[in-house]
Amino acid sequence: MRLMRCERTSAVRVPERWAAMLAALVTALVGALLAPPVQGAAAQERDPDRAVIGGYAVNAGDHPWAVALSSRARFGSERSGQFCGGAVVGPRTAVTAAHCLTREVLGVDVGQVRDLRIITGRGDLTGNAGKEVAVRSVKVNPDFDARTNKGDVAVLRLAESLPSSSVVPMAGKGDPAYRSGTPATVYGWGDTTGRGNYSNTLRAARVGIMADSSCERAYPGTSNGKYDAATMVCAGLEAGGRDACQGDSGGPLVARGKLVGLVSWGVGCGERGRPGVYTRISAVQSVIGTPRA
Ligand code: 4AZ
Repeated sequence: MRLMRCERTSAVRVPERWAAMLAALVTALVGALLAPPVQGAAAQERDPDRAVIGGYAVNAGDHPWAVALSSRARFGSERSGQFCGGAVVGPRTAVTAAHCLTREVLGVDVGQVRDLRIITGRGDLTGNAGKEVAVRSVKVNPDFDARTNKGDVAVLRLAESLPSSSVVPMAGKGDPAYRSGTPATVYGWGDTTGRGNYSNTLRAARVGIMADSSCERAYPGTSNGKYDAATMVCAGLEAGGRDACQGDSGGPLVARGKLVGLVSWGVGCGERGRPGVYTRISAVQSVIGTPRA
């Protein structure tokens, strides 16, 4: 998280992003010239550059609870002001990562951001499909610890109600969705390469919930951050290649149709032995409360 933090600011450095996009384009063109044509999911799985990391495009209308967190005033209008992800957990309630709302990310205190919105149903951020809903109030978890990253959740009260079809249920404590080996999907508009290539369209990557023992081995806290099984859940693939990345923070990790995590931190993106770490939803349910209309 601390490592990524220094990178995360690149989400707002536009010239750098264009440079990275250009580099990716050149890489893709050269790759296309040199490599024989490969098709389908198998090719996509071998090539993390083509995909969130290792992902695939999804229809935002099918996942209306996967929302973009936006402020054009802070991040520009090019990609609808997107800077983080979020999940709709009640008609008037969305959740995101607390670290998305820090001064470090926003450049100002969250209370100074007058145009904070969530965007639902807009797969392509350069378009205007779906719906933008203003955030009426923000509750950053008072127990969020930016040093350890424990309790990385904030609750957004929306100015308008969304239909119940836009709400994803949360997995409570003891839910089988948290069991290691459970297939899970992470959604976002973040970096698809680890080199600052932010996606204009919503993507998803299929990962697996990992055993706490594996997460602890990956992040023992000696140098790169410490995994805390009580408040975090980690997910990925043994071989790496599929993961959340910068710009996906706050977005949903869904297993068995329920929200189990929010993109929180990790070292790098999609690296073998470096799974993504998520806020464990069951651990922050008292902060979120029982969302209602
Ligand atoms: C980030 O910078 C970030 N690979 C979020 C998640 C991951 C890496 C970076 C997980 O917001």
